Amino acid sequence: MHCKILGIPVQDGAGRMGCEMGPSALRTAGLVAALGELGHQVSDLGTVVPKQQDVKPHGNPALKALPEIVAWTDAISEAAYAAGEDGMPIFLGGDHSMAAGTLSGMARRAAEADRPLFVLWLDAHPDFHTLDTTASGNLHGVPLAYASGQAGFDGFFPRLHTPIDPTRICALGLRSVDPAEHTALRGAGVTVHDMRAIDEHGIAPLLRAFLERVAAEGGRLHVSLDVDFLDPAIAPAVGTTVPGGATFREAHLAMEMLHDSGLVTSLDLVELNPFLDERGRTATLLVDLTASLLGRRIMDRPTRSH
Ligand code: HAR
Ligand code: MN
Ligand code: MN
Ligand code: MN
Repeated sequence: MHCKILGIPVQDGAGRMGCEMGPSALRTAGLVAALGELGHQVSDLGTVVPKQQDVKPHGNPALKALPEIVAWTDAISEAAYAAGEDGMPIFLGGDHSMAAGTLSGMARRAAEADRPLFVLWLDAHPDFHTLDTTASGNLHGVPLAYASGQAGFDGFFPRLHTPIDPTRICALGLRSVDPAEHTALRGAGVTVHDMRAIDEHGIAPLLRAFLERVAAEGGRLHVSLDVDFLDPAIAPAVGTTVPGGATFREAHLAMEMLHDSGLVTSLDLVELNPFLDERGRTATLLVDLTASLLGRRIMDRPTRSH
């Protein structure tokens, strides 16, 4: 596999500063070496730079940094599209607003190859607000709604080349969903497995069913991993911790199954705030999870399974 690393140091979409240090922390934690040790070719493509835009004022007075995030989204989308030509782009965030660009770029790339793009959204939050429904105004709360073509972004965010079909999105690990997001997720037909579903069924059968769908439809799969998917006890370096997240083994198992599926074509690592970390442990965990997604395993397995 040719892994293409792209740094996206956006932090204006989050409510607090620090995510701009995320790409540096992931590089410092040894991401390039970890993937190289697995036999992959690794290219570090450097850092995305936002492209300033004229953005008209929006009617929601709560919105923060709309022109900045629009500028990031446009630049990220083009960088993702370019990187997605071959190999596997790994996008180092940066707050989750960057997924507005990575998803739109990868969806455009998949459409050109005549393949449907599926999304696995690993997060405590669905980030399914529109510009009209967000109460916090933090734009890391909107990228999944934008990229799946929900109303209300026209004339503000870049026009989507290919909106992602919301029924091809699976959100796993949710435990903080605002009422407007709940209504919108149900209306759009997003598959949601909240933490209770993981508690009741285990993460493996839920993920397996989704991967079987992706495979059956000949899809590509983009994985968006928000640090707060993980339990704060193992991943403290995030501004929006929510108790009751995925355990160390649940997260690794998900990555191992994703690897074995052979379906993943791109990855976001988002919301890492190194200012809140404890001696780099969260950055290190993210590197280890990425290694599991790219083939690191405990023991050989006799057969492919997902
Ligand atoms: N839904 C809340 C809001 O819109 C919290 C969003 C927090 N988002 C993230 N990314 N940390 O998942 O403000
Ligand atoms: Mn453009
Ligand atoms: Mn998120
Ligand atoms: Mn989150």
